[in-house]
Amino acid sequence: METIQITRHNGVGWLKWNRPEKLNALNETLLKEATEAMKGLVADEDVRVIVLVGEGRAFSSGQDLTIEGDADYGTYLEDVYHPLVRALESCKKPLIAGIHGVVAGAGLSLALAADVRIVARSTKFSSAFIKIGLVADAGGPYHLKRLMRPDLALSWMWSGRTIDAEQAERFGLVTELVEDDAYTRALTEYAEALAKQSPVAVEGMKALFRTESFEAGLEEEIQWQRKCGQTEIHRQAMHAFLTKK
Ligand code: T3D
Repeated sequence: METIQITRHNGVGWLKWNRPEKLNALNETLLKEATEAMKGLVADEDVRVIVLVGEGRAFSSGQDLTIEGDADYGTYLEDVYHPLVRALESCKKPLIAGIHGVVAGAGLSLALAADVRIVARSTKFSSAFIKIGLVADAGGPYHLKRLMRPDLALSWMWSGRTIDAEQAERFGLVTELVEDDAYTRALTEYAEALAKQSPVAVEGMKALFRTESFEAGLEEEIQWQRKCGQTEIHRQAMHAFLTKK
């Protein structure tokens, strides 16, 4: 792969944007390679948790702005962005974004698709879209209004402002804010600890947190708890408790 890097370690699959010289600006090659990589990581049974990160000094500076011409952005979104956005959204494994440096525009949209965001304190969050006369896209508006107050999200997107990580945390976009020098360790520890949990319980938990309706939630928790109750990890944990081990 030319623009991304994939590594696997201790049950964690790392998908790293790898265009550091352009602050991981998202071009067509990167977006297509990332879509393929996601399929591979999702299918790999040894990968329990997937982490998105950026090489170099940024998570991502958003859409690669050096592409010129009269492209039809609608078609580009449909053909190039949306397959990746869908691969992220449909991922049943935990998806973590490790964010440092800068996260801008469509890069922000991709980060918002993750289940949790571990963020280095010096990170800048840029709502850059409006500054180049575009609407927020790549699933960004959907996730923003899911994660934060819709009026604040809309107002931020209208402003084109860059905010710091503390403000992003107040907005509800940060799961864990860590000091810069502790960021890589905190991210790795979080992902590897999650990869050690029961995979059935982890997947079930994610599914249940995404269920919208109360009744459907009750029905689904029956199915998941039935499945979890039959796992070896649960049996062993119960046995250990009852035998005071
Ligand atoms: O198709 C669709 O519909 C999807 C649409 C999506 C829209 C968006 O994603 S809008 C958001 C686009 N992104 C931006 O507006 C951010 C642009 N970048 C910047 O404003 C600055 O680079 C930063 C504030 C992020 C960082 O500034 P600084 O001074 O730390 O670094 P730099 O020197 O500007 O950047 C380093 C290099 O990365 C530089 O290249 P060079 O000159 O060394 O060869 C710069 O041109 C390049 N770079 C940074 N961002 C992008 C980029 N190249 C292409 N596209 C970028 N987005």
